[in-house]
Amino acid sequence: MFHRKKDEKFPRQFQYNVPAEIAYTVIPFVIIAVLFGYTARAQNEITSVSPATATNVHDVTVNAIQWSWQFTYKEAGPGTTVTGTPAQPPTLYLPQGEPVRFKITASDVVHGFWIPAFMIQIQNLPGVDNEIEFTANELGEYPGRCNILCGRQHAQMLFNVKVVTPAEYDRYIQSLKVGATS
Ligand SMILES: [Cu+2]
Repeated sequence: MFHRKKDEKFPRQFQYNVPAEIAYTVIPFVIIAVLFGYTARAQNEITSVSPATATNVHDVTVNAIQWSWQFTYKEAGPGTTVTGTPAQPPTLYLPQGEPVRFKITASDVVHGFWIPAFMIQIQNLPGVDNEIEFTANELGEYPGRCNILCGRQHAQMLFNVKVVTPAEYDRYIQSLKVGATS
């Protein structure tokens, strides 16, 4: 096959086609704006927490340490922090159907608070107070994990989540108060 030059005329030129350029600038912009809008809306919903004055919400602090978890239930008062170990993972109690606002902290390095069954995950950052709020709606026990590689025993940084009835939750809070260490 040979390609021979047939004449000196340029082929049809598409440069500076203003309507086409406007279209392929505006259409992707509109697509991205719409996707951004949906993302922002979903994200706001996921990250919103009740105002500090809200009284219908439970407060729990989840502090990560190498290599376990500390759960502090505000309602139980001082000296009631539950501290796990790699050999004895702690249990996080949640009241069914009632919102819980979590303060997420770390004592040493970055960890990740992760409850796969709830699709909840948020990083525990040293020196930063992260916040998340959610309501557990189904009774049961669920595994929790650290999902940021945080050192030698990262794989043992486990915890249990126990969703109980509000009455059982109150009993658990009372039992923490009774066992308060200070
Ligand atoms: Cu960790």
